[in-house]
Amino acid sequence: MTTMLQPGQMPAEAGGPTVTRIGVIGTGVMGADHARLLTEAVSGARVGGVFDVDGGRARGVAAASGGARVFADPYALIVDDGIDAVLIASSDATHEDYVLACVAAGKPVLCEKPLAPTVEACARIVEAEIEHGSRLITVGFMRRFDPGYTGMRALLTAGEIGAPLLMHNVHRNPAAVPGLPGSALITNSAVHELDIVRWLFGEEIVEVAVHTPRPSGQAGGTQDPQLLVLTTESGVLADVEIFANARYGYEVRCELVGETGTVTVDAPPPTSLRRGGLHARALPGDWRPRFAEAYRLELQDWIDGAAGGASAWDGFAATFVAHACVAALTSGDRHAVELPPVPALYRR
Ligand code: ISE
Repeated sequence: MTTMLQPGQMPAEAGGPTVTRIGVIGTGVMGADHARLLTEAVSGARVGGVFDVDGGRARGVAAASGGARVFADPYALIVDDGIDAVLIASSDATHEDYVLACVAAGKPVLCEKPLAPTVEACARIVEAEIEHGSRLITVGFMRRFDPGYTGMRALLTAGEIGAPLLMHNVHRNPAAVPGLPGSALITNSAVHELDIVRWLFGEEIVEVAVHTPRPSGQAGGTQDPQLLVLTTESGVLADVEIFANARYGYEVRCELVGETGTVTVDAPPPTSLRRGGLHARALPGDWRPRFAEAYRLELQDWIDGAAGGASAWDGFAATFVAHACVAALTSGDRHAVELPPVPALYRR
């Protein structure tokens, strides 16, 4: 396909109702979940094809998606006339090649976070999209669609808590792979907060520091937990506790402190149990149930061409700040973050 597609112009199956045929690359945990949502919970789209390095896994997801085609070659899927847009949920190291192939084919692409593992790879993707001349790439920072975060931003924007001063973030996973490098907690997990801080305040992070307590004995040698301190352009301080081996469950919450009030994002399940002197609520095991509605809304926004998602530039910026945090983790010093100017294609 050579059409120049703009956000708002998702291609659709010819002749019938407006149905966009999505090719899913990578059908592991996230790819399978996206395929399920596209099949069951999103209107105007269907899974048209799948690819995975594990053919059996791809066939399973294809069958569960109403008999989508199984491709043996991801690049054949990208250029196929029966595929209108591509969702990339394969391993991080493969993102760059697949996203570049989508841009070369002129097809809209939703790429799971991170856009790519290195700043240089993200820059190459941004350059390719600028060269193409219009926006095709969306990055899967789904928290931008979470009702808790959108509610927080609406209250902040409406002036309900006055000027923002501080933001406290908690991001805990029950368990991580033993021996994971400490940097992965930043590039894989805290990268969500790096994006949400830029999105919430509409300004850049200009300085970062990373503080570390003694590592948890449960963390298998990883520097875990970590405390990131981010300073924004206007002088808001955002701290992020990132704890990958918290053991008790998955939890993401935060509080924004303004001059005249605060806003809290929490996701308590509606059902709770009081028994034996305890008041208990179940916690999710991972991010999929916690952000189920955010993932659904993110996909619907993408299919509708509403362009509410993170751009390739946002993906570049998040990786850029993440790498400044990794440098700060290594050095123990504060690090200035000097992002290049926003290219015209991404200015609002
Ligand atoms: C995981 O890779 C994700 O992307 C999740 O959204 C995040 O909450 C989790 O901490 C990461 O490990």
